[in-house]
Amino acid sequence: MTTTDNAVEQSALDQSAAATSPTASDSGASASASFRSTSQYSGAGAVTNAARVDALARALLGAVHQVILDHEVTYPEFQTAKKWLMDVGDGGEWPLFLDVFVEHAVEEVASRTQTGTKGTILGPYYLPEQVQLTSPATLPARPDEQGTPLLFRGQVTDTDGTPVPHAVLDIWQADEKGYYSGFAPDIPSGNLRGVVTTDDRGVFEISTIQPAPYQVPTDGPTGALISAAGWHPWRPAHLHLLVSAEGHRTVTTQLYFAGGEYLDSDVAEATKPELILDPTDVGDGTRQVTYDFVLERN
Ligand code: MBD
Ligand code: FE
Repeated sequence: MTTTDNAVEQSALDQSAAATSPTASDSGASASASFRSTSQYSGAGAVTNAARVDALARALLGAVHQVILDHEVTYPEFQTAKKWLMDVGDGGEWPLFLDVFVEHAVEEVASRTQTGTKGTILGPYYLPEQVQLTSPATLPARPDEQGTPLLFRGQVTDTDGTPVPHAVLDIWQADEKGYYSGFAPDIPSGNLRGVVTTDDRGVFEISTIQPAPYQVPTDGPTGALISAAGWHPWRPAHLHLLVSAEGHRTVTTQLYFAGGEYLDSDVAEATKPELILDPTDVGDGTRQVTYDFVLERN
């Protein structure tokens, strides 16, 4: 057997051993493929103004040069960084890395002109065109889906408090192990994802389960950086939402859980105090919470 055969064999072994535990290459590469096929910004590119490209590229490179000079970066460090950057691309982890470490700053800029419900980052695990449901709705789940049942209800209004009829909540979340369907093996596609239309008063009621915190895959280059720097790889448990309605500005947000781990140390720096749910136990093991969304009119 050649060395190449051994390598192929070993990789097959790695994959079967990891059958129920997602690997960085699973989630990273899936996030890359998803971004290429669904992002409205991929392809031709939205930035065509040479003056703007010049300003941004110049500032970014200038910042990099300044770090090198300030920290007296050595050749071994430069070559290590070069290899790491290549690994991030080869592993398909650029969407993961950029959404974890950079998107929050872009969102901060976007939120400067936003009133109504606070937004936060989209992240790498949104998938469009999920099952369409009408409130009261239950998100698709496996027959044996683990996790505390969660009843999530509320109303969508505009900034004047006027109900927004037939508003749409596109919701996606991790399961009780912190894994997302579409990005981890052995989870049916569409699991814990759904597009829920509210009633004619903007009222919604969604049955799901409480998600677990999310861990950035530790076996890829993003995880390698986190570990080499001595950081932790966790995001607090969260629900993702795109809340939209005809004639209104879409809110991209996430909701977190009071008392949950990593609320104050989100690796993606995407929590906001206004986005924390505090569900109450309703007795039968189900937890229930109300959260109202406010949309700006266009
Ligand atoms: C996530 O689940 C997430 O929400 C973000 C922002 C980054 C990585 C994984
Ligand atoms: Fe997430």
